[in-house]
Amino acid sequence: MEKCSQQLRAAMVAVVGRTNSGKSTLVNRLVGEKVSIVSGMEQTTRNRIRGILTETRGQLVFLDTPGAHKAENELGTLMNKMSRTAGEGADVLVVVFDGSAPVRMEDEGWMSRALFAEIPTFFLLNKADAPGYQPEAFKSAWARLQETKGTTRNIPWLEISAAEGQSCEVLLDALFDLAPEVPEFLFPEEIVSDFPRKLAIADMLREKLIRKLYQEVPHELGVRIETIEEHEDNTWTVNATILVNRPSQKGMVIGNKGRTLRAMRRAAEPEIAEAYGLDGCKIVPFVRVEPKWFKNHFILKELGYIG
Ligand SMILES: Nc1nc2c(ncn2[C@@H]2O[C@H](COP(=O)(O)OP(=O)(O)OP(=O)(O)O)[C@@H](O)[C@H]2O)c(=O)[nH]1
Ligand SMILES: [Mg+2]
Repeated sequence: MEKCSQQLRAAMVAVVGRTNSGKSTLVNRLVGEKVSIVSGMEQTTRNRIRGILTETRGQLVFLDTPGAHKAENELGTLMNKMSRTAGEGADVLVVVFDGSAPVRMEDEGWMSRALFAEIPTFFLLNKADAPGYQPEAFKSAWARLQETKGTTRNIPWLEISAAEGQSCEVLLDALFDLAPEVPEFLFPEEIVSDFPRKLAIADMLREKLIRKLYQEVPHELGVRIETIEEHEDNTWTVNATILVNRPSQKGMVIGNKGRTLRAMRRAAEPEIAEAYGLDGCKIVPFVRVEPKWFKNHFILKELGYIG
């Protein structure tokens, strides 16, 4: 990218909020590429994922985080910790609310944290395109909280649609305006994410399975990429282990005559090929029952949820 004579600016932007509010959709929209998986299921994102936007005016590094939720196991606790501490080291905090749903306890939790955040903060009321959009309920909750705490912190609200792009340019301009001047880019100009390849591919497979399975299984589903075989004809073979908690879930993941796994492969293989500039990709999945894997620190580490 050609740099212009104006001074470069760069900022680390932590994107936080409750689960399902649209944080990953927003980061993908702002970066202009899919760096983080998205689904209608709560607790989709399990890692911190950096999405990097490079423009002539500078670089914004967005930190997508797991959404705050009521943790039910070690994995959930780790995810909440990733969410809570995301602002540390960031230049700007962006709190995303789902404006099409009622105000939840986790939303109020983020408002409380924002009261004392020491960095510039934005409140985004997302899903402006959705029916039942009710930004006033959030603004009232914020006003009530300020009254109770006796504070008067002025945080700008932006009504946006991450899905359709409404007001996303306005947000980018505001973020660049706040970004400190830097002598050079923080990350190489050509990368959109520094999330490790194996973890990114594991997430792509998990996203396809979540979308097929919806209900109970997805939360107890883990994907580990064992090996990536890079062939001379610019194709890859990806060996993946899909972890489930109970024997009954194994059949659900495989599906009738292997249908669910086949659908996962059909959706993920072209996406991986496109993301990595390949002429083809073959996924070889193996489903394994690993009781309570989400409490096992060794596995949590392998899946990138610790460390
Ligand atoms: N209508 C509408 N839907 C949206 C918008 N942004 C996100 N969604 C939907 O909301 C759901 C959750 O989106 P995600 O981006 O996965 O939410 P998240 O905050 O990253 O969720 P977690 O990773 O679970 O914390 C998905 O079904 C998205 O398609 C929006 O602007 N409008
Ligand atoms: Mg997410």
